Amino acid sequence: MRRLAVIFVTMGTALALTAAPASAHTTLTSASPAKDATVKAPSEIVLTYADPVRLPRVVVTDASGAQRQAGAARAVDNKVTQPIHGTLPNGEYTVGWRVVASDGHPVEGTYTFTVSGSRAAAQPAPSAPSPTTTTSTQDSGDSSGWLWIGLLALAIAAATGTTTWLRRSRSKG
Ligand SMILES: [Cu+2]
Repeated sequence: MRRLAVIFVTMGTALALTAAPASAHTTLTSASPAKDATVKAPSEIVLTYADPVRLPRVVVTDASGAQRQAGAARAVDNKVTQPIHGTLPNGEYTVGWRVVASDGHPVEGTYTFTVSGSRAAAQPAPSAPSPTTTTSTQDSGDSSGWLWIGLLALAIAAATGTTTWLRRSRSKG
């Protein structure tokens, strides 16, 4: 009976020890701008975690769904810094983040903050993607045009070749 009790205690301790590292994913301890805060247009997002993190990815989205972060996020020890593109206009922004904790587990989350008193014009998003799309469409149109010209040339060459071959075989026969 006493032996059984010792076995149970040992098993319990072993379980507790193996369970401990699994719950050691890191957590976001503070953020700047803070969650639900109303601030002046920030130049960067700074996320602080309970433990060192790596491979950070931060996306700052405005109300229209346009992304406002500039470049990649950087992680130094337990701090992640994400620069912001230009001056954010007034409005609500969502910060989506993902990091890999020191135990190898990915951790992610989102929170929102509000920009007020910004001098930036209240335009929803940079309209850069539209001209790029138009250009790439034209490019593919041009290349398919060249493809057709190439195919036509091949068809003409084949037809000419066949005619020549037919003439030759006729003159032989
Ligand atoms: Cu973990």
